[in-house]
Amino acid sequence: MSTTRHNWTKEEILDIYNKPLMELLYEAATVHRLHHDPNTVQVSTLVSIKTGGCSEDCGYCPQAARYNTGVEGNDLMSVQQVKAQALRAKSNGSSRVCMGAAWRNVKDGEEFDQVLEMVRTINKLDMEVCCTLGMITENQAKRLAEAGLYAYNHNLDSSEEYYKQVISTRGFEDRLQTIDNVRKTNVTVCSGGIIGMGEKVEDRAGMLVSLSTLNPQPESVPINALVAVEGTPLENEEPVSIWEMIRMVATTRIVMPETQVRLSAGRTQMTREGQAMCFFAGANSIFAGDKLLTTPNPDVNEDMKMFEELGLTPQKPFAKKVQPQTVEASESQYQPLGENPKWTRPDHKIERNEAAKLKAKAVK
Ligand code: SAM
Ligand code: DTB
Ligand code: SF4
Repeated sequence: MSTTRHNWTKEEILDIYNKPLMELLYEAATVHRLHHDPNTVQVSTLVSIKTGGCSEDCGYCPQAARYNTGVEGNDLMSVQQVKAQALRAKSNGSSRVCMGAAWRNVKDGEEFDQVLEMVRTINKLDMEVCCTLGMITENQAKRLAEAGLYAYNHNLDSSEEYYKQVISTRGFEDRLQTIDNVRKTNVTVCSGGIIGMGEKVEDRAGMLVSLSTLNPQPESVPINALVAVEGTPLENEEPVSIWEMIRMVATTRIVMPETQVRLSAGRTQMTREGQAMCFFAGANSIFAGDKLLTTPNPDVNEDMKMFEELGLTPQKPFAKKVQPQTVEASESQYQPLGENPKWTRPDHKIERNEAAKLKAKAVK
């Protein structure tokens, strides 16, 4: 029987986060070994299938159209382009491809049909397929599942309270609703967040309460360190220290023992020694590839050298869950519903978001 708890409180999580570091590391490493092979790391490669030009105001994001970040908006990639990138990722040791689109939410139509074809194509390469496309309805989640999607990434990003100070164009409850829609299928849930956005340690603990009290807990949790991109409202945030990253990883590992904890954005600022401590603290997944979505990531060969030095091996695809079957478009049992879901748009004013938007307007 699983001993995983779904009733963690903020106080308990804060107590864990603030333990003397050696205690925290020991506890996290112990939990890690009970549930995972500590010498195996799952490797994912990101492919930005639709870059930039996004309608949302996420304060951290270089792809929001309203900020002047130098990111050029692109149309949706072709299935063949994505297949070529997936094959390259596979030959570099990745078990998973994560396709990201700079969308607020998915709309039924030609573009979504093309994404479904990308999912079918990559699943047939015997790789785990993940998508991160913004908010989705239950019907859209079912269509992705039918195409062979393995995971859907949808981050809570911060605590419910701090979320309001970062994003005004959608609410925290929309994120939870999408996760719930994914849970109505066999697709696994990938949901985590970002540290270093000016939040308090209480907000980090709050985010972990929201994630760990989901039942089931997300199968993977990406922990991103903010990549502070010029032109975004958060451009001047101080980088998080490696100790904060280690504490966050270790705490995530303890409260979500069965989850794959992914060392995500921000690895270019970390030393090998720092990353090694994160793996010791329970991180067992990374994003590999020279680029994340729009920002740099460590060189693939350097990552492989690090794996060799640490005695780590990349996890095989479908090590945790069987490969989903792909149903061809012609045999699909789901129809596009052309829904117009009522995702919220609180539109409250966030001063730094307004300032970044005005600055961009002045330049354009
Ligand atoms: N548009 C979709 C959405 O927002 O759900 C999917 C793509 S979005 C870029 C995926 C995630 O990337 C965000 O939820 C956020 O956690 C992460 N992210 C974006 N910009 C980042 C940055 N500058 N630093 C760290 N993480 C970032
Ligand atoms: C996640 O948690 N981090 C990834 C992935 N999920 C989609 C994205 C990181 C993006 C970092 C900024 C950029 O490259 O644009
Ligand atoms: Fe758009 Fe996603 Fe970036 Fe927000 S995080 S601006 S929704 S691409």
